[in-house]
Amino acid sequence: MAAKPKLYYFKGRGRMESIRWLLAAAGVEFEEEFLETREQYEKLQKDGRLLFGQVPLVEIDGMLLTQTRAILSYLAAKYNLYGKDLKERARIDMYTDGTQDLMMMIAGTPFKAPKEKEESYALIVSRAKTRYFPVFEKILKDHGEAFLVGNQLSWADIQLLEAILMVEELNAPVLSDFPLLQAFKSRISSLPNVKKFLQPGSQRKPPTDAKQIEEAKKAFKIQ
Ligand code: GSN
Repeated sequence: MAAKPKLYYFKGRGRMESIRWLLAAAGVEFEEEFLETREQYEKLQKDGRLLFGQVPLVEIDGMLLTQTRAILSYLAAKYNLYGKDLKERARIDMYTDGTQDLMMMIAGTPFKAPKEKEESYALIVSRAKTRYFPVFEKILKDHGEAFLVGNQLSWADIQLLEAILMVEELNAPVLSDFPLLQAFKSRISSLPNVKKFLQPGSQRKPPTDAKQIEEAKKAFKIQ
């Protein structure tokens, strides 16, 4: 049996969380090595394991994959979550780039100064309500299907659920004006692999806390 994929990252969500989500939704077990010190990160670099000197790093199928998007699209293709043709892939790419933009705004905010943090969270909730969620509500309304693309589960659905849950942590009633997204959220959350990932004790990471910020700053020499 092939070895489990191994993920190298700090012990927080950051750019790795969508990779954890995709593997979990595909029902793939994975191992994690958490970078808690600068030395661990420098060792990966010194051993030539980081293509551009950056993590996320995922060891899978005899490869050392870096660049979040490359990793996610490899996993989506490998686990049949990337549509049935090029046009479906293009839509999945657009939708996942959109939700990734939204989630990156959230991931970057804990690193900001307190006053900027508040403004940033308000902007994120507003962007979710006015730019991103209306698009997905309309997509579901227009085709009347259970999933975003091709009437079957894809990376786009998994990443949209991840984004919805992240924005709900900032503003619990954020979906109140989006009935189809509310139904979508329950539907995708009830899929057995997703349900398992949402339960306590899974490899899903909690919102970034002060300790993780310190570790990430030390490991990556962020001022
Ligand atoms: O998407 C990607 O994987 C890359 N385009 C960016 C990866 C990246 O910025 N990684 C950071 C840590 S995760 N935080 O966002 C990183 O490795 N920074 C150290 C450095 O020297 O750039």
